[in-house]
Order: sequence, then C-alpha cells, then structure tokens
Amino acid sequence: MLIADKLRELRHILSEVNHVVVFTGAGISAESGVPTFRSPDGIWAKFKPEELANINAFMANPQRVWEWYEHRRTVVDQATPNPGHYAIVALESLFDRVDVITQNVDGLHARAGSRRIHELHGSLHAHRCLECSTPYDLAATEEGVPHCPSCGGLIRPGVVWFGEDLPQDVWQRAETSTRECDLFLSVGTSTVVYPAAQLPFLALSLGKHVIEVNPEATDLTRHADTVLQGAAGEILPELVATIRSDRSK
Ligand code: BJW
Ligand code: ZN
Repeated sequence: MLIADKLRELRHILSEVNHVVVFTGAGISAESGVPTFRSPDGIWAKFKPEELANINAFMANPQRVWEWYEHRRTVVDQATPNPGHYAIVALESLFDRVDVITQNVDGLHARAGSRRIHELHGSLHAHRCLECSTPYDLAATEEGVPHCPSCGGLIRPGVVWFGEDLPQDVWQRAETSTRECDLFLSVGTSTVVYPAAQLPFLALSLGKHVIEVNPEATDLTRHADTVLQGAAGEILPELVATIRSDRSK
C-alpha cells in the first residue's frame, strides 16, 4: 500500500489522539549526515558500538575511545537538524502533548526546537569524572582525555555504555509517557538495544497504536500497527501535512 493510502487510513486514529510519544534512534539523524550505528555501509561498520561503547574499552585504551567520541562530536556539531526533526517539532502545534524519547546523543532534537526531550543514552556534550561523577565542562580547545580537578580521575563521555544503567529519572519519565500516550511513533531505530527497545513493545501491550517509520524492517516491524517504510525526513513531513490538512477542514 502507498504511504499516502496508509496516512489516509490513519486519519480517524489521529483525530482521537492527544498525547504522542516519538521514540527515536540514529536513523532520524541519518539525513543530517550523522552515521547510524548498524548500517552495513555506515562508518561504524569497522568500529562496533559493542566494542567501543563500554567501560572495559575505555579502561583499556582511554585515548582511543576518547578520540572516537571527539570525532563524533565534531560530526554532530557540523550537522544541522533535518526535516524529520522539524516535523517532530511541528507535531507540538497539532497535539496537546508530544514527548520525544530519544536514544540519540547528538542533541539534534533540542537544536530543532523540540521541548519535551528524554535522552535515554545521555549526550555527547556532557562529561563527568569516572571516579567521583563530578560533571566536567569540556573546553573546545582541549585535546586528549582530561583529568578531574577534584580527584584526578579520568573524565569520561556522559553517555550510557553497554552494561550501564540508564539514568533512572529519564527512564521513569519515558516509561510513564509511554503508558500515558495515545499514539507511539518509533522512528529510525533498529529496536535491538534494551531496555530502550522495550518501550514500543510496552506501548503495544497496552493497546496503544504503534507506528514505525524506517526504510528497513526491524524486530518491531511485524508487530507495529502501521509501518511507514521510508526515510524519516520524507515520511514525517508527509504525516504532519496530512494532519494539518485534516485539521483545516
Ligand atoms: C532510518 C533512516 C532514515 C536509516 N530514516 N530511519 C545480551 C548480551 C549482552 C548485553 C545484553 C544482552 N541482552 C541485553 C543486553 C543489554 C544491552 C543490550 O541491549 N545489548 C543488545 C545489543 C543485545 N543493553 C545495555 O547494556 C544497556 N544497559 C543495561 O541493560 O543495563 C542493565 C545491565 C547492567 C549490567 C549488565 C548488563 C545489563 C545500555 C545500552 C546502552 C546503549 N548505548 C549505545 C551507545 C551510546 C553512546 C554512544 O553513542 O556512543 O546507544 S549503543 C548504540 O545503540 C547507541 C544507540 O542509542 C543504540 C541504539 O541504536 P539505534 O539508534 O537503534 O541505531 P541503529 O544504527 O541500530 O539503527 C538505525 C536505524 O535507522 C536502522 O533501523 C535503519 O534502517 C534506520 N534508518 N536511515 C529513518 N533516513
Ligand atoms: Zn573526580
């Protein structure tokens, strides 16, 4: 079925919706030029996140892991939000409440202007001491792994690595929003990293309408109520346009 037909089918559902959760992964930022983690031709094809995004990799070679993050910070700082990010912002003018639950660490939802953002995996722009957890403000000119002014410990990126707990306050808010929403949109995520990947399945188990936006099939695809196969930067603006045209009737 064509996307336009699927969007038409969604109209009666969308007209009943007050609270939307948009759950995003690396795919929403792909059209901003930020590589995803698991695409076969992605630049991380040779740097597996499972190998670098963990405390053992950092302890074994802090400089190597630090450089990976420095490089990624440079990439996202040069990137700009794309039509997919802006379409999510536009949803705020169409529904009472929009929660953006993101696995991304790139800050592009905030730069686009989304207001209620829950960053499950932290941020590339936050840092803290590995030993005493004191937050650390990284100067733009700093090179190499800094040390904590309080205790001398190594400074680490403020992201959630494999084997680490998600920030509990953020996770609680994300779970509550999922329980309370009327519509759950899963956009640009392979839905393989837990506990984040629980959220669309929680939404389904509670009878929420779940829409997936992704050019590829994922573990969620065969369970989702509606699958909009394609790039977020194309599909999400179409979704917004459909809702707007209905509202103006
Ligand atoms: C488009 C598009 C376009 C392309 N438009 N779409 C078995 C063994 C070992 C561990 C585990 C296990 N089972 C479960 C675990 C735990 C583990 C886990 O889930 N592992 C799985 C991989 C198996 N999880 C954890 O460890 C978590 N913590 C935890 O569980 O704590 C409890 C615990 C304590 C002690 C011991 C064990 C457990 C923490 C997970 C943290 C994940 N961190 C990362 C790195 C963050 C920092 C950084 O950025 O460096 O988060 S990993 C990486 O994956 C990153 C992402 O947020 C996350 C999800 O990836 P995402 O966003 O889905 O990206 P991709 O690339 O996978 O997918 C992109 C999608 O976009 C694709 O589908 C494309 O098709 C699509 N796309 N273009 C729309 N234009
Ligand atoms: Zn310290």
